[in-house]
This record gives sequence, structure tokens and C-alpha cells, in this order.
Amino acid sequence: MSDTVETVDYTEMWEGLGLNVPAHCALLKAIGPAYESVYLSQENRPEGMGYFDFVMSEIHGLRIQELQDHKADGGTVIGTFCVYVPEEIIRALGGQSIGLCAGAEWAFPEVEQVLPRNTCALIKSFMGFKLGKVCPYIESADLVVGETTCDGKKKAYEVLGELHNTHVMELPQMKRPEDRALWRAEIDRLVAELERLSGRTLQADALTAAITEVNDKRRALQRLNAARAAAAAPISGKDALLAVQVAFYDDVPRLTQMVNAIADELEARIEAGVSVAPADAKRILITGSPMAIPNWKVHHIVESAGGVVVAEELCTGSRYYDTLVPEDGGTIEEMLDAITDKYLGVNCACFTPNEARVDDIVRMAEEYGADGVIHYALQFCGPYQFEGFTVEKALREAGIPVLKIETDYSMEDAGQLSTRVEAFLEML
Ligand code: BJ8
Repeated sequence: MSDTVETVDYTEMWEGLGLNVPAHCALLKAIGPAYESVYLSQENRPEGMGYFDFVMSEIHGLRIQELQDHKADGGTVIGTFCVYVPEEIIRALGGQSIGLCAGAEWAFPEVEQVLPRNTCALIKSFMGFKLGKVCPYIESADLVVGETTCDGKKKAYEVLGELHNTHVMELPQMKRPEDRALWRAEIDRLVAELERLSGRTLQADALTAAITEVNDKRRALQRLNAARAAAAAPISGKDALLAVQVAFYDDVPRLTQMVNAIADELEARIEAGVSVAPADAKRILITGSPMAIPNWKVHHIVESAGGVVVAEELCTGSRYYDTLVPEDGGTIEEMLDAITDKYLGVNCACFTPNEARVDDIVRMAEEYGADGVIHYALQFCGPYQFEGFTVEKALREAGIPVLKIETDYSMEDAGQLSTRVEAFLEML
């Protein structure tokens, strides 16, 4: 992408995808100003964030056009909602993996006709985008790959399956050898489904290349995030969060290049002692339910209150990039084994027990020099609400202050949350 691209009218493309164009325009009109006030109002941002500003300005335009071109060249587009769905396999079979929109309220009254009211905002959001016909990503997707993680998602995929071509992977809820065997079989089922859809056969060289490409993306995100451990925060939490959110749907080699460029800049900032926050700004680690784009609510509240978010133990954070698939090559079976193990290593609250997540949070709070931790759970997100108690206990034992919040995507509680966050920062 270049920042000199002229404004293009994408109406025909959106109509071709079956979008409700007037409703879709209303959505874009809401996202633009929200992005401006949350992101463009920040001072002293790394120059490399200009790429992400451009991506956001073309979120339903140029990237969608790229996906249509990819399909016209014989490729597939695969929508996902979970970090457990292996991007390497999708890419090796000629697919582009797209993390689907699930971070804004849309058409909730319609959603509540088909799902219970007390469903988390993330699930309601993706159903709202589908029912309201306002998401060009899902309408571009040849297949949506779901997973049996929490009960809400599991049941929502039954409803989604009536509206869209959907394949559901059965994710075990424990990590014993027999669970690993089940997940390995599910990886084989996914390969078979994608081979059928694409008309291709999985090849070892394509899988090797895809593993390296996706690892490169994760390595770039690791570099960017490692820079946030510096005493003088070189980038805001909001910008770092955005880089991970965009990584779910952007072109992989380009995103890698752009994130590495930002990491270069941050490393130079650290050398020069340049920071986006005052030296006494309280450093916060955020953990909990994922924050799908454009959910920037908690980061914005923390940073507007004078804190700086230095790390995220989230699926839109460390759980997405902190481990790699070994690049030892080998046979297809061996590589699929390695993929099975890498993904089963993700510490989602849908698993029991899930002590490794608690260990990660305590370790990260120390590594990033966090003054405090915010445990964030979406309302009705049982897995993270339950684990909030375990996390709080472990952090208190480690002497790390913690604030637990439950919220949704509306701004109705923003004032009340700001007051609680301000009081927490003051107490640190
Ligand atoms: S690996 S966290 S991306 S399942 S917020 S829908 S858990 S009720 S999204 Fe997740 Fe994969 Fe786990 Fe990560 Fe349910 Fe909670 Fe809603 Fe959630």
C-alpha cells in the first residue's frame, strides 16, 4: 500500500459482496471519527504508525480489494475468530487468513432475536456484522473456521453456520496427551477441509514457507513489544494494541516489514531516551478477554487518565505472538505435529486448569516493570470472569496491585470506569 493512493469509490465492490451499503456507510462514518479522537489526538507517535493510520483509512477499501484480487487469482479467504486457528495451514493452501470484525456494537437488537441477551459483546458483534450485512471481510470469506472454545461461541457458530459456510474445529478443554491427540486429529480435519475448498494438496515446501512467514510476523511483533519494557515507554499502549489487531487481517509480509520498521524506530527512541509518556506515568499491564478491532476502550481510558499500557496478556497481545512454530522442516506430518503443539500451548481461559496463564501474567508484569495490572473481562465472558479471581489472588501474593473490571462495547460506563482507573493509578 502507498500513502499516495487516491480516494477510490468502492461502492460497486461492496454491492457485489452483498453489503447493505447505506448501513455500511453509517458504520464507516462512526469508525472514522472514533479513530481520529482515540488515535490521531496522541502526541509524539512513532512515524511508522502512519502505515496503520493509512490501513485504518482503507479498512473496508483497499484491503478488501486486495482480497478480491487474491480470490480472482485462484486463492481463498478464510475468516477466523480465534488464535487457535493455524494461519500457517491456511497460507500453505493458498488462503489468506482474516481475523473477522468483532469489536463494535452493531445490530444488537437483531442479534438478540437469535442469541440470548446475556451473550458477550464479542459474539454479539460478529453476529451483528453478519446479520446487518456490514462486514466486507466476512462477506469475502469462502469459509469461516470456528472453534469449540467457550459455550457462547460454540452455540453461536451453529447460528452462523446457517448463514455462512462454516467449519468448526473441536478444541479440547484440557491439555493431556489424549486431548493433544484430539487436537492433532482436528488439525488433519482442517487440512482436509481446506484442501477440498481450494482444490490443492498440502505440500511440504509450501508449509515450510508459511511457517517461516507467520513466524516472521510474530518475531516482528515480539520486537515491537520488547521495546515497551524500556523504562521510558517509546510507544503508547493504544498504538501497540493496534499493530496486533491489524496483524490479524493484513498482508503478512507487508505487515512484518512495517512492524519491524516501527521496532527499529522504537529501539532508536530507547537509545535517545524518547518517550510518549511522562517519566512518572504509571505502567499498566492489561490481561483478560480479547480486544477485537475497533475495541480500544480500556487502553484509551487508562492512557487518558495519565497511565501508559506497557503490555497485554491477551489474544490481541502476547498470546498471539509470544511462541513460534519450530522451523526444523521435516515431513508434512512432523510440521503438523509442531503446529499442533504450538497452538495447544496458548493459554486461553477456556482450558482447565490454566495455571500457565497466571504464571505468564506475573512474569510479564515483572518483565515489563508494570506498577499494576488491570484484569479486563467482557460482561458475560464466563471463562475470563472466573479466572479473574485466580489472577487477582496470584497477583496480590506477588505484591502486584490489580484492578478487575467488567465492561462491554458501549460507552455508557466510560465515566464510571475512568473514575475507577484514575483512583487505581493514584493509589499505585
Ligand atoms: S484463544 S480467548 S480468541 S477463544 S470474550 S467469545 S471467551 S465469552 S474470544 Fe477467545 Fe480463542 Fe480463547 Fe483467545 Fe467467549 Fe469470552 Fe466472548 Fe471470547
